[in-house]
Amino acid sequence: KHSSLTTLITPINNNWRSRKIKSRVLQVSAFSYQKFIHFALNETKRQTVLVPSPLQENFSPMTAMDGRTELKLLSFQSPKIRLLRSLSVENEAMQVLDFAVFARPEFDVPIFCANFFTTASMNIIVLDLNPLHNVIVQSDYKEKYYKSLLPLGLKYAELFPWGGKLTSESLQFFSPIVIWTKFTSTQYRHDTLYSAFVDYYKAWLKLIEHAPEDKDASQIICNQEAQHKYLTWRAEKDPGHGILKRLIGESLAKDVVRNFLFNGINELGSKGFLDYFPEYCCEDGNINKKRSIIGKSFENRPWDAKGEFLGNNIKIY
Ligand code: BLA
Repeated sequence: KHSSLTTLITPINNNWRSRKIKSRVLQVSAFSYQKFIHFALNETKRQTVLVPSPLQENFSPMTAMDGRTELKLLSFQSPKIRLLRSLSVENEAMQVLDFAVFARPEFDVPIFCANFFTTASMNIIVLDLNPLHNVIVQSDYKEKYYKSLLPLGLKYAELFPWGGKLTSESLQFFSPIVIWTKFTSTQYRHDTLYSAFVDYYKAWLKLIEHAPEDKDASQIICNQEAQHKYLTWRAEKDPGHGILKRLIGESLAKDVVRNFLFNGINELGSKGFLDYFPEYCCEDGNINKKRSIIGKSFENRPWDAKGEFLGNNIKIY
């Protein structure tokens, strides 16, 4: 069903009628993120044993309330990976990939993060190895993981221009090699995005392959809390929640967000959103519904070629 573009283009059957049908399929639903997911799973399996996580059974493929949007949820674990999970949402008009990998707390490696939102008119793209610890404040952490990756980041920063202003608070979760971009679909751009995904994923796999296990209990707790803060941010403020709610209803969307996408939020820590982000506290004690308190900023890429943060006039940490 999810034939790749190449299989659709290859004239398997020269019968005119069949070609006509195939070309119509190509028009409406040629683009799919399934090949990204297949690549990542196969590449991970070359390095480690991926075990399907029990979560996967709770959230098997779903069809949205509209009857034509397919949601696919996959999740795995391995000796070093706490959670590798993927959500894809596809119909004729929209293709979404939310793919993330979280290491076990004994490893301080970054979080692999690919968030791609595609419609006929627009692509909204975030691809990054999100730092577990704040790289703006902790330069040793930045040196440790990103120094050697800067050439990779620079290559794709040239191919994918910065996407413009965004939620300022998000910057504390991004690395100097983040790809934040928007573009209208072309085959070239989708192919380039695929190579970026492949390169970033291979880079992430190398990091985890060589990461030494932290033995120090306080360091492990620190990693765990950092991951919990990240999960808490995204479970509350991720821009995709509205669409998920529309597709599968509020309560199932909440379940998917808290127990699947950002699984660990109930296990890795007991702090709540306002403990980590007190600036979001309203007078009545509730969480401010706005995504951003500071507002949107960073019209241009706030990292220079050496990976130095240039946005110091805005305090986000
Ligand atoms: C937009 N998604 C965005 C934006 C960012 C991200 C930065 C721009 C808007 C903004 O500044 O907030 C992504 N933000 C992130 C990520 C982190 C973060 C990855 O803080 C990590 C720390 N996106 C999805 C899914 C959907 C989706 C699953 O991942 C839909 C099901 C949609 N993202 C989506 C849409 C927009 C968007 C529709 C544009 C609309 C909007 O800004 O609200």
